[in-house]
Amino acid sequence: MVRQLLAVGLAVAGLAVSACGGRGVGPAPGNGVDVVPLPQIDPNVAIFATVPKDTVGEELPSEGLGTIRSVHWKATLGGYTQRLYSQALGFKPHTKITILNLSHHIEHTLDVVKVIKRPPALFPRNPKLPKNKQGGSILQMGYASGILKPGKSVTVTLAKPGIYLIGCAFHYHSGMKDVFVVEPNATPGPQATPPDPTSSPTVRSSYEP
Ligand SMILES: [Cu+2]
Repeated sequence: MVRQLLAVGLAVAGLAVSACGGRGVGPAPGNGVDVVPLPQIDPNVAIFATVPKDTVGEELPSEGLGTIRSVHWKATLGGYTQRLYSQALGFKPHTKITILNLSHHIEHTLDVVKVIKRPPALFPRNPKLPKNKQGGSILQMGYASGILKPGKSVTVTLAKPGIYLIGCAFHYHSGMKDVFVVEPNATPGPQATPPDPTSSPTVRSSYEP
């Protein structure tokens, strides 16, 4: 199937349209500019946007973000990104971040599941993850973003350096669990590869240099 790709540059005036084969063919991440897919308005059109720095995009791994088996964290991560596909997240302390729901019709949350000191990222089997907002405006143990409707966002400030395990209250068991590193030199982890649309929405092929 040939998909049309509509590249939307929020930071760049104008639109560029190109015909080609899928979600992976967007503006390349890099140069300090992160690129994430936006909610689809048409199943044949994938939209990419240059979003401001300090944004976390979230959607179901099976919607397009994929999952990555992280050797470093000894865990399968998915559903959250700072670029194009699922990856571990990294920000400096005191950053005010925006959590953006990339889905076109599914609600998500970002909840802190646990705080750890070092790998491995051992995700609890059945954590209690609140759907409603709680924990104020600082990302810490007990924080829950509240329900984010498709395309909607919420901001939260990072405070204490640390390693936070996060998850979606609706889709923790569908692979929306991730590692969030808050420290002075934290950077996003390697990205997953795009999911294969013909395979079942479990663990996708991934890479980690
Ligand atoms: Cu979710």
